[in-house]
Amino acid sequence: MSFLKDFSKSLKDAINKLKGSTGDEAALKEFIRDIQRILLRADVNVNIVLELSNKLQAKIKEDPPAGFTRKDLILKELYDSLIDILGGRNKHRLELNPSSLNIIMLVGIQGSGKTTTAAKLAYYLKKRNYRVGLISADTYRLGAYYQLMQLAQKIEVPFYGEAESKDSIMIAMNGIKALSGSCNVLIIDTAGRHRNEASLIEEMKEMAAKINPTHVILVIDATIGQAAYNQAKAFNEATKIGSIIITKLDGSAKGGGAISAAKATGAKILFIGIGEKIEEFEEFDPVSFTNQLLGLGDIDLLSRKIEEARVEQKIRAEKFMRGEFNLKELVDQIKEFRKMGPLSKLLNLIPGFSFELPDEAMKEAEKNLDKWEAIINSMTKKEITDPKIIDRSRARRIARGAGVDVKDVERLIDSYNMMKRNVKRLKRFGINVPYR
Ligand SMILES: Nc1nc2c(ncn2[C@@H]2O[C@H](COP(=O)(O)OP(=O)(O)OP(=O)(O)O)[C@@H](O)[C@H]2O)c(=O)[nH]1
Ligand SMILES: [Mg+2]
Repeated sequence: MSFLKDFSKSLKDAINKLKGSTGDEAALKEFIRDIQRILLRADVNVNIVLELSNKLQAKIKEDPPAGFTRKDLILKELYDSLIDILGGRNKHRLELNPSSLNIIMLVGIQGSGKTTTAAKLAYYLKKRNYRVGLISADTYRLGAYYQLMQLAQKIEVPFYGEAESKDSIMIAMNGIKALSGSCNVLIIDTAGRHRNEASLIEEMKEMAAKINPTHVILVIDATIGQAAYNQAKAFNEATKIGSIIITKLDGSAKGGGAISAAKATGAKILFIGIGEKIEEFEEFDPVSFTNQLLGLGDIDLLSRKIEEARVEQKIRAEKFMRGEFNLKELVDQIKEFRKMGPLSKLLNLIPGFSFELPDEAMKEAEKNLDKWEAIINSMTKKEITDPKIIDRSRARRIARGAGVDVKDVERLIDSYNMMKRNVKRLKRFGINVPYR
């Protein structure tokens, strides 16, 4: 059963039933009962549910303003109240300082999702231009070291761990020493052997005192539902930080309970895990979460996703304009430029410069894209990054592999060299990336 899907579907069903009804008192009361049932099933605390029902109930007696119905009033109340229950209108953010070292320590009871979340958070921050490193300080669970190491390799971030050591605090300190030169965010995965909060908090305090993290984040498994209240509360009382990530919201019928309970303690819910995959991880925003639940179309989330993609595109374009590209990246970049219109047009947008970029090369490149892809597919990785090593006999073999003429291979390499030279020359003219 999936909380997000089921919870959302039942809410939408109830809303549609209300919309299709006459909107008389009986229908409104039935709607309120439906909502109560749905929230209780999602393990939302009974007092919270009663409070919400009372607010909805009050709308039955209220006169709607001109042009609106009581159905509208009740729906709006449901929307506002749900946002409240799930965390209010303020979204909490993970505050990082890009110009100093941020040390994030993840804690949580056994199986709550710390290791997975460490990798998800690393990937999320990497996409936002942070230089992230992962440190495995879990010395209790067999395989914890390899689990995080493999995840780190997959998302291509530096990793530190000591497979043989049993001293988690020492590992964490060594890891910080080893990675702090090259990273500005270090995420420390800790052991979760404790089933109870008391001993977890003890160890967390001990480690925090020694390594002095800038952030301690509690990872809570949504399947514990309302019990999240006690966990979040104990944690909040023990530290001043009180940030939370709630995992497994996809797979738990009790997600509503976990979120509302954690919120009730005053803790900040920063992110939610919504699946096992690395990218199934989102900033938690009560408003957009409620929009998703009620199916109101989540423009906010969409625009953030677009923003994310833009950052990635900008980083690639910047590298390209510094002349840092291999053959494959050249072809990818040409495709991207093609989607946006000719590069020369973009350059013309820069005041004071009307510059015909390697136009010839660009036209040539556009014409040959398919051929070039085939050629690149028959090259080795090394040849793609450093085409200088391709001699005539290799060129012939590559051409045969790609089903093209050897001249095509040579032309590709010539174009590549020319693009690289020209882009670097542009740079010397003080022209920077055309997107800002
Ligand atoms: N469906 C789903 N599964 C998740 C999510 N986050 C973690 N998991 C799964 O939960 C299980 C436990 O995750 P781990 O990251 O190993 O948990 P942990 O807290 O590091 O566990 P210990 O190190 O044993 O304390 C794994 O099978 C994960 O794939 C999530 O958001 N959704
Ligand atoms: Mg773990």
